Amino acid sequence: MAKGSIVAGCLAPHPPHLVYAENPEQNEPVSEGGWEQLRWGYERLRESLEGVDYDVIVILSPHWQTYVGTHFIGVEKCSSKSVDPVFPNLFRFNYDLSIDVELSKQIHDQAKSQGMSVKMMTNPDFRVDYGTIVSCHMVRPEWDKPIVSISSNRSLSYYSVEVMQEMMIELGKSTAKAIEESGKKCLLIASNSLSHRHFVTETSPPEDMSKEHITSHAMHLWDMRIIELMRAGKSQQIINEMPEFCEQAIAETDGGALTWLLSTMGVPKQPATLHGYGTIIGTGNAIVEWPCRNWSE
Ligand code: 2X7
Ligand code: FE2
Repeated sequence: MAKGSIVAGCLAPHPPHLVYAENPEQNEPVSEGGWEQLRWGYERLRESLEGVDYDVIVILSPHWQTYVGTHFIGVEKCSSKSVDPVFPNLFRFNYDLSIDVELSKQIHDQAKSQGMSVKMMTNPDFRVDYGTIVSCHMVRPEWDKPIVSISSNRSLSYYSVEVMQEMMIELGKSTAKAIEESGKKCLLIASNSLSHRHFVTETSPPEDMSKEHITSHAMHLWDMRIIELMRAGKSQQIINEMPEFCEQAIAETDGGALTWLLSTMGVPKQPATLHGYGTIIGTGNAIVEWPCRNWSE
């Protein structure tokens, strides 16, 4: 069997505003658009992936928070309505998706063999988190690929951001090994915003773009710094600076998704492609692709 591979790694943020602005048939609320810079960024990412052959999407979302170990969805079919707890006015999405339980279990088993605390989630009524749904929808709105859904094990709550990131590096190594052994071609997604300080009131309508901007200059500077490091291929430096970024920019990378992504790709030195950047209720969001399929061994 040929070795499995990663066709691309993506940073794909999940504010529900993006799906709301797209008006897909699965979402109940109706909008007049908004957040176009980011939605055009997703369009560019989709164009870049057009014609790329892959079997499965592997995604880690900070909105599936588990406190004892990393969990993996272990049921083949998930279908229900996902309602954003903070923005039910924007996101009430009917989803119907497939899970690659075989690959989920392979990553689970590999992480377990390395001493990590892991669990297969087998509750058939489990509600998939909106982070996973939004990022998957924006990257692949056809919903024609199975996914592997990985939780964010919040060890930062018991220990520290540093411990959380160390564990995500380990999880990334196990993910990479399991993918290689699976023989499958995988698209990786880290589902998170960058700086994450947001406004506490909503405009009317929510898609009024005359009110949308970053919450502070400090948040802007942090976002630009991290994006430049990505574009320069300085993944190790991103990992090194992650604790300060999480603390000072209240970054949503605290959920471990970006560190896991970089680790799974082997902490690449190759430059990433920025497809778009924009703010959503003041948070910073970048759509970034590491086109691993183009890198030679
Ligand atoms: O989950 C989110 C987020 N990360 C950023 C902005 C707005 C809403 O939801
Ligand atoms: Fe979020």
